[in-house]
Amino acid sequence: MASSNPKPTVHLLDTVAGNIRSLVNAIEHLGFEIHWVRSPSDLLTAERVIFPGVGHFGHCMQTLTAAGFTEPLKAFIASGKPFMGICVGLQALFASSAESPGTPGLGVIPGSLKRFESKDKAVPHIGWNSATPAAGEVYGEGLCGLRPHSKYYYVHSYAVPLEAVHGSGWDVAVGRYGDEEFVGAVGRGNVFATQFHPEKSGVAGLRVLKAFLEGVKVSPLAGAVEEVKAVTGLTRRVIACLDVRANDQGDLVVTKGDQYDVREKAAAGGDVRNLGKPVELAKRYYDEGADEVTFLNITSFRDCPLADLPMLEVLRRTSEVVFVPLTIGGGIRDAVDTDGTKVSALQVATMYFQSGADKVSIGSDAVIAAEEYYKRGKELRGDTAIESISGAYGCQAVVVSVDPRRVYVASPEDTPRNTIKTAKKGPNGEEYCWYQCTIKGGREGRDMDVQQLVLAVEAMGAGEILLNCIDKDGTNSGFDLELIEMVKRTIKIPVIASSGAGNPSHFQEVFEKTTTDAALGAGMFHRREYTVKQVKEFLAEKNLVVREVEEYDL
Ligand code: 1PR
Repeated sequence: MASSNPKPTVHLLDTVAGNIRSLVNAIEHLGFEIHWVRSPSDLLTAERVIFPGVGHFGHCMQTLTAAGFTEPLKAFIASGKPFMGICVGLQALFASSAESPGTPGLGVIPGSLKRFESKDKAVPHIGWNSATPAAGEVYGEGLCGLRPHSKYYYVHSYAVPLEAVHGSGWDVAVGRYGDEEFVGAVGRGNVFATQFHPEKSGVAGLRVLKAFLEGVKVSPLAGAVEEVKAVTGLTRRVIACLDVRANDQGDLVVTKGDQYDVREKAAAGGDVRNLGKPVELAKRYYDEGADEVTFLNITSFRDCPLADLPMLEVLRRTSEVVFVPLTIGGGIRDAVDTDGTKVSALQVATMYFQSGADKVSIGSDAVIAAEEYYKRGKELRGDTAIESISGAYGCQAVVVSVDPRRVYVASPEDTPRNTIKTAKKGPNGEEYCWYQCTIKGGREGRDMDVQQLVLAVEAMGAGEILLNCIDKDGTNSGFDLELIEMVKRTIKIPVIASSGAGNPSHFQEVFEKTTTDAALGAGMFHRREYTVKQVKEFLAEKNLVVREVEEYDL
């Protein structure tokens, strides 16, 4: 029987949004039905429109113009019907951006975007930040569903400085990165836009989306000056990582190695260690407050057609219930399908994005590409996996996963590689070491050190480094602080510290003793020794700012 209460609808303009799956899931989760804006004429029948954009401002505007959307969009906005822009969808509303000088935006809001200063902080700005009223003010009525103590997920290199819109008649909510204050959300009348991704911002973000869809404006009381004692700025990101592979029975399981060896000792049967089911565990970590979830596919699916990769299904199901960023790694490279068809790394990544991933993580292929980069005298090839994926989806969508191993030397002169003096001496009392890059899950060492690798992949357009350490993996002995600080000194893009977390104080240590942007744990969560929530509560007690999990009240 047909329902007498059809679902309310929203039109989605996906012309310039690559990985739209998360937003679709979030909107459907809120009970709305999606209609697509495929051509400008679709805007004529739309009741409310969401415009999510990713990537490059210039590319976004050029795509809109080429498809004939510019004037119809302006007309829709002028009609007074509800319109929401997300991320580059917010940026497109402004007059221009330093990212693409000479390319005009829609010009609905005055002001221009500028790049974040990278002198003393990582760019892109990735992570959970605030959207509070400007100092001494309350939320204006143009804003939807925001709360001063909530944190929202941002990922961008360009932003509208607060002073560009302050006093312009638009209501603004503010984020702070270092000493820069920027527009986190902006609204007036029927127009509302967020620089952050509400669909990736847990309950806080779903609340904002719901408020827009239902036409509910933010309560100014929620931002009353006396209420806003919220600590602003970027929080410390805690990430849960799930290594996934097929066990000997062919089931996909979450596993965890000791220094990358994932099999039980022979006495225990020598099976692949099985620590749970991927979707269930990811949901558990989301509920506990993980700021991101990373899946690393460590199985080789040699005989499996690419379109049937089991990880695609894992992602699809996870992204229906987990509303924080999802990263997928393993096998992101040019490949040949079982029927002999060549499939590019970009096509592989696209399948993952369409299944709900927000970022892909590239391991072995990044090392090979970096080797070639140096062989060519640091010349970019233009079509490596990193370049093609970051060109299409933005650098924030490309993580490079590094699997280094320590190599000790008595003196820096003993190797042409970049060494550090280490407090943890080698087996023969060596005081120096370098970090050797490996491929194929640590099975093959290469003649390249980690500094060389991270510099090369940053130049190719990677947006973030997932910094593992084989010596530390699964040891519960804490992160390799020397490695992390060395990489942080080398590059500007954000770094996720990984390998060795065994208890909450290891997270405190890595955040206090290094400038890492995020920290990741695996085994300690899978074995239920500690929950993500316990780690975050511990960090909060130590005055390290974290995102608190909010009650589901929608
Ligand atoms: O080379 O692009 O196909 O990607 C393969 C990916 O799979 C790489 O990211 C590589 O790190 C990962 N990988 C391959 N083999 C293994 C293995 O364990 N045998 N996993 C493996 C690496 C991931 C770590 C781990 C931390 C934290 N493990 O991130 O989660 O060390 O663990 P801990 O907190 O328990 O110490 P490609």
